[in-house]
Amino acid sequence: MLPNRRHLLKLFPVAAAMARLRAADMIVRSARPEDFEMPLDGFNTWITPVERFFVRTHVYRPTVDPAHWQLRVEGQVAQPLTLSLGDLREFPRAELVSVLECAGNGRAFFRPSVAGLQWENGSVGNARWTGVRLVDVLKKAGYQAAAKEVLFNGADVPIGTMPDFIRAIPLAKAIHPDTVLAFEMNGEALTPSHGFPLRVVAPGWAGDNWVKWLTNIEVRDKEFDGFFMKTAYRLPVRTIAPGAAVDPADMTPVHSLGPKSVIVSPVDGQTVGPGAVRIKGAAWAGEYPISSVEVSADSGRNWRPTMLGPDKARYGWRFWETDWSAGRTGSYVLMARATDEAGETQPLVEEWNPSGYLWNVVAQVRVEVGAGPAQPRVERPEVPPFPPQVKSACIGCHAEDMIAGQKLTRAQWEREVDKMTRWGASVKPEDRGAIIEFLLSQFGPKR
Ligand SMILES: Nc1nc2c(c(=O)[nH]1)N[C@H]1C(S)=C(S)[C@@H](COP(=O)(O)O)O[C@H]1N2
Ligand SMILES: [Mo]
Repeated sequence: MLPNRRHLLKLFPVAAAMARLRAADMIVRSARPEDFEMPLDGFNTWITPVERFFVRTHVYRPTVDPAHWQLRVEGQVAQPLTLSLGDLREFPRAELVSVLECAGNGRAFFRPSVAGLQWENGSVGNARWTGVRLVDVLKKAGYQAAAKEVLFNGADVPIGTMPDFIRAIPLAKAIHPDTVLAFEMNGEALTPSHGFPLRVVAPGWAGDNWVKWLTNIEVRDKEFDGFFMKTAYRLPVRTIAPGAAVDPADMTPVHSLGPKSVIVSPVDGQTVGPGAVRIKGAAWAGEYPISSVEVSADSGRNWRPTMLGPDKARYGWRFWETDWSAGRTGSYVLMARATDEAGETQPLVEEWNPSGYLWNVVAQVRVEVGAGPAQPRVERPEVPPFPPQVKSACIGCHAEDMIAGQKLTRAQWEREVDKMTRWGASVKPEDRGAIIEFLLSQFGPKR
């Protein structure tokens, strides 16, 4: 007898649980470690269901046993704490709706192209987070006057000699009443991919601050200088030439998100009828709510207001929509521009930065007005066979799809290969040249 589905689920309970936890239409940017992107129509739902919520993990997802899990709070405190999940639940509950967006969301749109996961629009989601205020935990430990920043470490362990993912936020953000240690997402315990049993919620700030699988909090009187603070997650302090390398000393940490919009309908490349067309999407910002979203169909000469949707929360995303008639057939570029309550608005042109962070250029889609079927364009990277040296160097830690998503110059590939070699990738000195040639020929800038 063939094993039926029930039998298989009994044999592979973990696989079954995972299958339930990720919607079939998620875009897999990397299968291993897990990097999954929400498809564009995810912006049609105000609260993103967990199975459609993007996943970003630098390393492999750790398995945490809740019975033995503990949170250590130490450093510049009067009384170091060791808290169980039960202890945490004794604190007053805090709950808020907030967007969580990866600093690298939209990286795929930068020109010249930059290294890293080639996220388009969907490494972002909007969820309801429940837990306790970080400030309440810090007060219980008695944080000292010397405290400058709060450092978070999670249960995930680095691959090879890569540095551990450890992040700090300044004290002012840590003691803000909206900064939360969350054990629930959308009313249920966090899933393993999203940080079970506890994660940081830093509303309005980029996702790298939202440390998952949290186990250690350190209150510090001076800046932490680990890789993920001093080298990664930084932006140039001044405008630089697109494509230029920047000294980390001339960079400043990525903190708040900026105002941003996506056009969900029509989709890029769609043919729309000559009559009225509903243009709609979602918009969000950092620490300030969205105040308006406008659209333009004439290259930004004229902007018209849109209607904002009824669902709102200070840090949540907001729906917007409007009707538009082209007047005559032809090709049009529709643009959307969000402004937040601090008066900041989306730029028309990108400010290039070496890691491709905080893409928030005015959203654009090209539509054909006239008769004919809708033909949205879909592009997926093709994965060529990898030669043995490249396999043994890269595939130990990354799935091929992640590498196939890159479009890098020689200098960028050299930097990536050398960084990975420092982090323990097995690259024999005599193979370095061939590996770079292969990567450049297959995944070069002009594809
Ligand atoms: N411990 C740990 N926390 C982490 C990460 C990680 O790799 N390890 N990735 C961060 C990044 S870069 C992002 S964008 C968010 C993604 O959260 P999600 O997977 O729940 O969407 O988690 C953050 N927290
Ligand atoms: Mo991220």
